[in-house]
Amino acid sequence: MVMGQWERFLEPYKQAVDELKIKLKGMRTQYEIENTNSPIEFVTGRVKPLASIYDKTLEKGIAFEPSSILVHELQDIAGLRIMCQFVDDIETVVELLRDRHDIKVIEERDYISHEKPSGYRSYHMIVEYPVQTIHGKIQILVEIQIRTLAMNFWASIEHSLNYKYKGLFPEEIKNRLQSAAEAAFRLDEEMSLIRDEIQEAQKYFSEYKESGNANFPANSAESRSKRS
Ligand code: 0O2
Ligand code: 0O2
Repeated sequence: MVMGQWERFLEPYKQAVDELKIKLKGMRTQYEIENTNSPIEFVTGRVKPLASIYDKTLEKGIAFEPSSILVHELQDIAGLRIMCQFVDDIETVVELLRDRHDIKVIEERDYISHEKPSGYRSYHMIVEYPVQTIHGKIQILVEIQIRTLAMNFWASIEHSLNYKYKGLFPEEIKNRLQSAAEAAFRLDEEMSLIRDEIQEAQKYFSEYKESGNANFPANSAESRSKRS
């Protein structure tokens, strides 16, 4: 009975995540078709598991039941994550999202210019997204996290360690994580410096894959001899 109630409550969140995942992946496909480097590397999404919703209600001291208080307090029940290759891509993605007519931006949090004390970096947007149900339209809050691959690597690792240590890291681990966050930051900076070179190579590589190889210039005898 209680489970059914949660199932009904979470269904539109699932719908929002599924629909947005398709739409955001579609943006990447459009760049591919236009043979332009995509600011979106890949997209993931999830509905917050019930166990995590439960933990959050305990943390926030609110009742563990579907309610408007819960909707207001937990704005990441529906979560999308957009991964980018370069830091500059994040701003491009943020602008693409601000310009969309199917979502309404409610809030933005810039943990890139203002990283968290943990070392966490990411750009967060809370958006409102309409889901059409059999009983009419409802507005669903969705959290979209936009980050580079390096930021994502750090956050995934820190998240697992956080789970293990319940936020109380031994000093040694805390220091290591802080210096890993700095290393991830430097990696992003280094990659940005050779961005043009990387993107040219990636464009060339995808043309090569599409060509079916046979007559692609890179496979000609002339270019083979140049490379050897
Ligand atoms: P594709 O063709 O690779 O885009 P779903 O089963 O649909 O609910 P989904 O999207 O399959 O969920 O899984 P999830 O966990 O939300 O997202 C994982 C997606 O991210 C997968 O793509 C992975 O291939 C992609 N991914 C993970 N790490 C990387 C990475 O480092 N680089 C790139 N380019 N992609 C990565 P899909 O959606 O399965 O299909
Ligand atoms: P999960 O397991 O990813 O869902 P609050 O919701 O009150 O805890 P706030 O300030 O409202 O926090 O939201 P915030 O901090 O803008 O964003 C919360 C989400 O950002 C987290 O969700 C994480 O996904 C991510 N995040 C924020 N800080 C960190 C951090 O230091 N390390 C890592 N790895 N992720 C972070 P949840 O619900 O905490 O967790």
